[in-house]
Amino acid sequence: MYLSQLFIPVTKDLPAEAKIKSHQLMLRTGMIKQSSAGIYSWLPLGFKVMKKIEQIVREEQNAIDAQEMLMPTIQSSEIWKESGRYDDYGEEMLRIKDRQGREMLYGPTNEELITDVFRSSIKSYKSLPQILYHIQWKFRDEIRPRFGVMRCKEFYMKDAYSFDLTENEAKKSYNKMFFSYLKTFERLGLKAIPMAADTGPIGGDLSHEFIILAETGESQIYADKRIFQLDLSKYESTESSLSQMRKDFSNFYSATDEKFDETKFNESVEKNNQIRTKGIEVGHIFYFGDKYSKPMNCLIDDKSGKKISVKMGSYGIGVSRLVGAAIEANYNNDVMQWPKSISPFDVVIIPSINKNNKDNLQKAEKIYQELKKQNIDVLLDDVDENMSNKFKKHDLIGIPFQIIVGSKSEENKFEFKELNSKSELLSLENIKSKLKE
Ligand code: P5A
Repeated sequence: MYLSQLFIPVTKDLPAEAKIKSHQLMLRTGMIKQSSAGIYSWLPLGFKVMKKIEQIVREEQNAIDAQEMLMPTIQSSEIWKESGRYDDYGEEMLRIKDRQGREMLYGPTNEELITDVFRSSIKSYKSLPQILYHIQWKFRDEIRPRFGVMRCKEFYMKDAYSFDLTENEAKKSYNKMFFSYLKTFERLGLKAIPMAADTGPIGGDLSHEFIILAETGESQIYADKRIFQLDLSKYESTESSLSQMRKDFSNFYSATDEKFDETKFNESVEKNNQIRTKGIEVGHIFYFGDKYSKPMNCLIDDKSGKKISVKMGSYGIGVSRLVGAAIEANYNNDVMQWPKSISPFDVVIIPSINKNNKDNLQKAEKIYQELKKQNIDVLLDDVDENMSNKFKKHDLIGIPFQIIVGSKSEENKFEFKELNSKSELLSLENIKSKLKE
C-alpha cells in the first residue's frame, strides 16, 4: 500500500474526552472515528490491527479444539426471561421491538442463546465435552462509555462456552481455556496476569480476569511480580500439566480491588516484589455450573440414563479493547511500536523525496515490489514532505521496521531500522531475510 492512497483521516483537534494515550493515538492516526458516544467506525488502519488480533485469538481457540460458529447480534427476550436475567440486566441492555411488537435486544453476551442452541441438539454425555465460540459484536449501554475503544457501548468480543457432564470435567475445560488465554496474550506481545475475580452479572463461583499492567487502566491491581517469571513453555496441554500450571499461578499473590486483602498481601509478598498499579481487563473467564442450564432445561443423559443439567462455563476476550490495550502497553515517550504479530504493516519504506530528485522514490518502489513478492505486508511512504516530519509520523503509526532510502543509502544498500534501536546499512537480500525471521 502507498501511504498517499491509504484512507487515514487524521483527527488533528483531539476532543477533550480523549484523555488516555490509546484514545488520542487512535484518533491521531486515523484508526477509528467516533460515530456517537461509545460507538465507533473502524477505519482501515485500526481495522487491520483488530483483524490481526482476532486471527491470533481464533488460532489459539482452535488449538484447544474450540469450534467456531456465529450467533446473531439481535436476540429474542424469551430466552432471557427463561434464565431470569431479562430483568436483572437492567439499563445496560439495549431493548428493541420488531414490527410485530416482539421484544428483542442487542446481545450484551450469549450465555442464553448458546444454551438454547445446545439444548435443542445435544442430548447425551457421549457428545461431551464441547467448547463453542464466536467472535461477534456486543452492545452494552454503558453509563459512562470512555477511553475510546476501552469502554464502548458497541464492542467486539470473542466469547466461548464450555459444556461438560460433571463439575470436575468442567474445571478441566476451565484450565484448558486459562492456558489458552495466557498463550494468546503472549502471542499478542502482552503480559497478562490472571487474577481471581468477582463474577458480577454473569454469575457462578469461579472466575479469573486477565489483566495487563497500565497506569491508565480502570482496575486497581495488586500482584507479586515474580508471577512474570513463570514460563508458559514448560506446560503441556495434558490434564496434569494444566492443573500444575493453575497451582503455580495461584502460588503468587494477584488480586483486583474487589478481592484485595492488605494483610495477606504484605504477609505473602516482600515489599520489593509488590506491584501496586492499575490494569486493563482484556479477558474474563467464568465457571457457573448449571446457572443457565437448570432454568433453561438444558439436560443431558448421563451413563445411567439419568437426566442432569449440563455444567457450563463462559470465556470472554475483548478483541476491540485489546487494540487500545496494546497501545497503552507499548506507547512510550511519543513513540508507538506495535508488537510484530499485530502491527498494521510489517515494514515501512521511507524514501527522502524532493521535486528535483525522484531517484530515491524509484529505488523505494523497486524494494516495495520485491518485498510484496515475498508476501511481506509493506507500506511505502510516497508523500512529498521533509524527513523529520515523516519520522515523527512513523513514530506514531508504530510500524516496527523501517527501510530508509536517503542520504546514507548506497547504490545497493539501504538503512534498515527497528524502531527504538540503531539503523544498519544492509543489502535488500539481507533486509528480506531479516524481515522473514
Ligand atoms: C464471558 C464471555 C462476559 O461477557 N460472557 C461471555 C462473559 N464477560 S465480560 O467480562 O463481561 O466481558 C468479556 C470481555 O469483554 C471486554 N469488554 C469490553 N470491551 C469494550 N467495551 C466494553 N464496554 C466491554 N465490556 C467488556 C473485556 O475485555 C472483558 O474482559
